[in-house]
Amino acid sequence: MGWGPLVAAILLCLSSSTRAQTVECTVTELDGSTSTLRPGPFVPPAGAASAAAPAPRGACPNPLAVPAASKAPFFLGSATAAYQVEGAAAEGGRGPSIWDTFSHLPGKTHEGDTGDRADDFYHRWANDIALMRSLGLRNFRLSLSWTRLFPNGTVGDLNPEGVAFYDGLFDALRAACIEPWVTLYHWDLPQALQDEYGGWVDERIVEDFAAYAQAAFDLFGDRVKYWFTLNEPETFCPLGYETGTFAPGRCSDRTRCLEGNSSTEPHLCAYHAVLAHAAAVSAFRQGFCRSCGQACSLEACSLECAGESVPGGQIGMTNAIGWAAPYTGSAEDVAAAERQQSFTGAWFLDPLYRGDWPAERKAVYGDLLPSFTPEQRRFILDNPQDFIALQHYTGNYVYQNATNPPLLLSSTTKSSDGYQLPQADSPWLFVFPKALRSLLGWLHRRYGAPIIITENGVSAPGEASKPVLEVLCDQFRLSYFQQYISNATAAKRDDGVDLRGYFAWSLLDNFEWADGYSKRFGITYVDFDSLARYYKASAMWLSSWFGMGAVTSAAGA
Ligand code: GBH
Repeated sequence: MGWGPLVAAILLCLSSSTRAQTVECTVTELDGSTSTLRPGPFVPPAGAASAAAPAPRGACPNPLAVPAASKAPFFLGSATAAYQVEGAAAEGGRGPSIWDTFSHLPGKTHEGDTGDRADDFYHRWANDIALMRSLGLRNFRLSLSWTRLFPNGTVGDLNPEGVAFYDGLFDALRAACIEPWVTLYHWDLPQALQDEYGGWVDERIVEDFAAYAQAAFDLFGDRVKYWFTLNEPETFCPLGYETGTFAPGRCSDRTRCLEGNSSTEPHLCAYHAVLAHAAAVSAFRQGFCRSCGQACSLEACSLECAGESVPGGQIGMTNAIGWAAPYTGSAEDVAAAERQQSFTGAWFLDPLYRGDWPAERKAVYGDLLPSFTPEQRRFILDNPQDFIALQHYTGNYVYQNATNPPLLLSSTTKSSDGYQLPQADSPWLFVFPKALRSLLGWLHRRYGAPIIITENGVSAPGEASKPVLEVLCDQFRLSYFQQYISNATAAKRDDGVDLRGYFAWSLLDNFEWADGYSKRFGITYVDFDSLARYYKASAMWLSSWFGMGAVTSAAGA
């Protein structure tokens, strides 16, 4: 509707005044060598916002190939999620999700922040694709807003405007040779399904989610090959239904939550999440090869079906998994750390790969844990995912503590040598790079599956309160990436871990859930007033480290 040229014209005007605003950063590598980066505002090249014709399939370089100049043995991507970036909450026929409701309740988010506008990605995606192109990014993880497609959650009432939005986005990504990696559910449950039956605590969610997933495969499966079912049930179940600190905000404490039961609901949520995931995987496998009735698996799924080439695809759940390092080398501490690691890190992967909850959870929760029937177990194992999608940010040290039930352990962020793990801007996030290497080895030994790191990143201290030009030299985040990527590289090269790729969280500063706009995880800075985007040094560093020949000075962008 004419906004493209308008945006281009405004940005052109801005560009002369903003070019002076680049800052010079001396960046230090892990080996002590230094280089200079000049981050500053992102100014899209003329015409970037106009639609290009989609590249024919096969015309783009393989997005999974590691560029020859890359210092990492796996591909790079960057990630976002719908409610955190899209905005346009009441536009285009979108229905309300539980995060719209929750963020509008007093006291639930930092200063009452909501995703109403967020990064306005809904209107600015052409600009953001140009931004990704300038960084040489070939892989972009994003999520679909369920209620943009189905305002009431059920697949009967498809919203054509929502379909048109994602159609335009996927076509433009294809034209830019950027591979979309699509999360079906990044926490924005249709409010209608919450109202109707309580969302994840009810078994009806399994069928509704599978139907939505099937519809998404049918709508976008010709352009989207890589899918994620649920983002981090180990986050949305306990925070949504036990502590009540995330949507839908249910818990037993009546001073904070109007409704809920913290001892039963998180387990029901987890149980239905596993079943919903498996049902979506089943739909996915049948879907791609339905026309010729062939079973579909992983790479083997690029089939000729009835003379037509059917796109292959891969699918998995994403899991947030930290690392519990033993505080000392004592047998007690080693065992305590392993208990903690299995309790948290195997919560969903054990059901997916072994058909049951980890023993540590069963021991603690007993009958409160819904058990899988033999049929359910078979169904889950018959519909395996293609990779572990790991989202990793932090870790701590764990030691045996016989007086601290239920796991008889405690944790600390200070090592037994007295080293305090540096704290990020988020109170839960401590920088512990070696933890990633240990965790990758643990996952590899326990499950033997390919791994993609689908989120890793950090909020840099002070970034949310300083003026933009003072935060663009984000050496804190850059060091975090250097150290974490170096540990991931070591895990792949030296420990035999089958690590395929790495997505930095996040492409853009965005709505950080209950923390609102007070925490910034972006590799690019977003001015939440003007919505202008700026490179941070970390974005430039990532892009050059991964050999994508990218921009090192915003002035030349
Ligand atoms: C990811 O979860 C999310 O997928 C992503 O949307 C988000 O932006 C990103 O993290 C950064 O936070 O406040 O003490 O209750 C990572 C796992 C689990 C980490 C919940 C933060 C809240 C801790 N997250 N946790 S607390």
